Amino acid sequence: MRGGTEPMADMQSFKDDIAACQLTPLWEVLHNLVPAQPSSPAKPHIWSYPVARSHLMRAGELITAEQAERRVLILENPGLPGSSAITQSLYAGLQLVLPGEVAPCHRHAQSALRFVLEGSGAHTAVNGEKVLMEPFDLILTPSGLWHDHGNETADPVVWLDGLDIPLIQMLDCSYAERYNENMFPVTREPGDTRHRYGRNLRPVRRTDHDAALKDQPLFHYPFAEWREALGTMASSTAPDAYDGHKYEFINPLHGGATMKTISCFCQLIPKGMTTLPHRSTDGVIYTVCEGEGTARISHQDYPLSPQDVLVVPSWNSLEIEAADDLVLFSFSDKTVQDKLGVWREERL
Ligand code: 1HN
Repeated sequence: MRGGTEPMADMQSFKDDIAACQLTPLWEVLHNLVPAQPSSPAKPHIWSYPVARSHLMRAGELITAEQAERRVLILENPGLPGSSAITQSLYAGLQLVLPGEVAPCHRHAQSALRFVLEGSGAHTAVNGEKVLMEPFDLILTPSGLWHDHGNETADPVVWLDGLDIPLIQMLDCSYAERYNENMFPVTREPGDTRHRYGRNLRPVRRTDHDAALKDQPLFHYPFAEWREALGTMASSTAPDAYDGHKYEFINPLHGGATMKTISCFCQLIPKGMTTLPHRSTDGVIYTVCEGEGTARISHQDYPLSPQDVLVVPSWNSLEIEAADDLVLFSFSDKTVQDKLGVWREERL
C-alpha cells in the first residue's frame, strides 16, 4: 500500500526482502547513528605503572625487541575489547627496550609519539637523526618517517607509545615497510633539527636537505625545557580554574598541533587545587610526570601516581585534585576534530 503504514507482518517480510538486496531501514538506527550527544563505547580506565611494568618486564624475558619488531603491551580500553584501541581513534602501548637491544627500522602511514616513562640515554632515530631519550621527553615519529629505537645504556627504557592506528584503520589507508637494515644510516648530528627548528627560528632557504621533514621538522620536546616553561607560568600567573597551567606542544612551522592527527599537551595543577569539571569531544590519554592526585571522571575517582596512564573518553566530565604540584602529559585527536570543525567542550 503506497503512502500508508505497512501492517507489522508486511513490515517483517519487507525487511527480509530488502535484506537480501543489501538494503536496511534507516529508521531503526537513525538515533544510534546520530546521537544527540557524543556517546563513546570507550570507558574511563587507569593503568597502574608498577603493575603494567611488572608484566612488561616479563615480556622482556619471553621475547626480544628484534623478534617482536616492537615489544609492546597494548593499553586496550575495557569498552573496546579486541580493538587494540585506547579510544575510538587512538592506540596506546607501553614499549620496553632492554640494554643492547634494537627495535628495527620501519616506516608507516601511522603517526606516533613516544613519551619516556623510565630510563635515560636510549635513542629513537628519525630519518637518520638520533634523539637521546630522557624521562618525560616527548619524541615524535610522524607519518612516513623511518624510525628505529636502540638502547646502548645499562638500564631498561620504557615509554608510552601513542599512535593514530584506529583512525588510519578506519580510513583504510595503511602501509608499512621494513628498512633493509636494522638501523637507518645516521645522516645528521643528534639535536640537529631541534637546533634548527626548536629555537623560535626558521631557516631561510631551507638547508636541511631532507625533503621528508618538510612538514614535520621538529621531533624532540625535552622535559627539561617544557617543565621549566610550566614552572615559570605557575610562578607568575593564577591557574585556570579548569586546566591549571597548561601548554600545547606545537609544530614550529605553523604553531598548530604537533602532528596532523595527534595533539599533545602538558599541564601543572598546583598543590591543593581541584579543577572545575569540564568535558570535551576528544578522548584524552594522560600520564603523570610528577606528584599524586585524584582524577574524578564522570563522578568516579581514580588515584593518580607517577607514570600511571589514564584514559578519559569523549564527553566524560573530568576534575583533577592535586595532592602535590601535579605535572601531567596528555594527547588526543583534538587537532583532527578541529580540522573537521566538530571539536566542542563544555565547562560544567
Ligand atoms: C610502531 O612503529 C612502534 O615504532 C610502536 O616504536 C608501536 C604499534 C603499531 C604499529 C607500529 C614504534 C607500534 C608501531
